Amino acid sequence: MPGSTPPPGLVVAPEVAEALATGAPVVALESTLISHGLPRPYNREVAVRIEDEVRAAGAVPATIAVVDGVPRIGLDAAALDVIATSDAVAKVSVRDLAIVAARGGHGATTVASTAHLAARAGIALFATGGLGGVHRGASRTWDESADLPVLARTPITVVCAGVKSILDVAATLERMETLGVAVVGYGTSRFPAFYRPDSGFDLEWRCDTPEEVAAVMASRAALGTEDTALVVANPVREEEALPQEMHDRVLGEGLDLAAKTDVRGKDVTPFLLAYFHQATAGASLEVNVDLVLANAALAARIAAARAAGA
Ligand code: PSU
Ligand code: MN
Repeated sequence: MPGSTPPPGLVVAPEVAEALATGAPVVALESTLISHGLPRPYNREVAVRIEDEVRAAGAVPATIAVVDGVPRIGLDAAALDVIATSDAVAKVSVRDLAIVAARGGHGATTVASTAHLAARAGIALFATGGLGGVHRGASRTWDESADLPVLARTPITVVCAGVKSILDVAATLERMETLGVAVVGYGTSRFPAFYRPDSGFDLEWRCDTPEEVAAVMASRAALGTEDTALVVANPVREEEALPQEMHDRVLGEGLDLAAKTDVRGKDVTPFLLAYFHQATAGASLEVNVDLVLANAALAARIAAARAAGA
């Protein structure tokens, strides 16, 4: 919001504060994908490439994380170093934020906590890889990402490549419907599945240009429905996606291994992503990076269209 001051407790990088004050386009970026989703030392380089992608598409990047107990909106090089390389960085969802802040700790923010902090700072657009959702076997384990209930109560537009195919996609779509989280396909009428462009499930709504998404955002504000997230599901390009056969095989192996090794709680998603990276000899890593870069660029183009009053 032009001219607004961020609430106390957050430190907003000067470049981001300036952009917010003047109504220039800003895109929030999460940090769990850097600390827990990508292998070191490559993760540090990718974090910078994501920010560069946002800039190239005409917006100011604001990577969000907690460093020395301070939630930061926009990271300098030293803060990015901590998030990308320190073993003391916790994966922080909304419920953990205040605890890590009070202890002066470091935290990488998930989709949930990034959305929360971005909205608090007055940022409307956020880009990530894939949302968390309902895990397979959730009727037994109760494992549903906190991303979903938080998106249900947070005024943000999130650009992502759908939800990770490691999840129960059908159940995740049902939960988004129940929670009132809006979903539009970007250039597609099928819900994407992170490593693959098509989860096999139809979407009711699609947008084909940044201007169309910006118009939906404006309409949400006019109708008072902007307090619940809008998900813009941007499929990975088929030529960049993981081949279907490789995807299905590695997913099956990874799920078996996760069940056997009794991984649980917030370790499940990082475990499965790491398994993919290792079992595909880096092919899934390349897909993951490609889709995050594409989402960052699209979020920036939507932010720019919105700032231009489209
Ligand atoms: N997208 C990626 N890599 C990731 C994530 C998203 O390309 O690591 C992270 C996000 O931070 C998301 C989290 O919030 O995975 C979901 O974790 P969980 O299932 O424990 O809620
Ligand atoms: Mn979980």
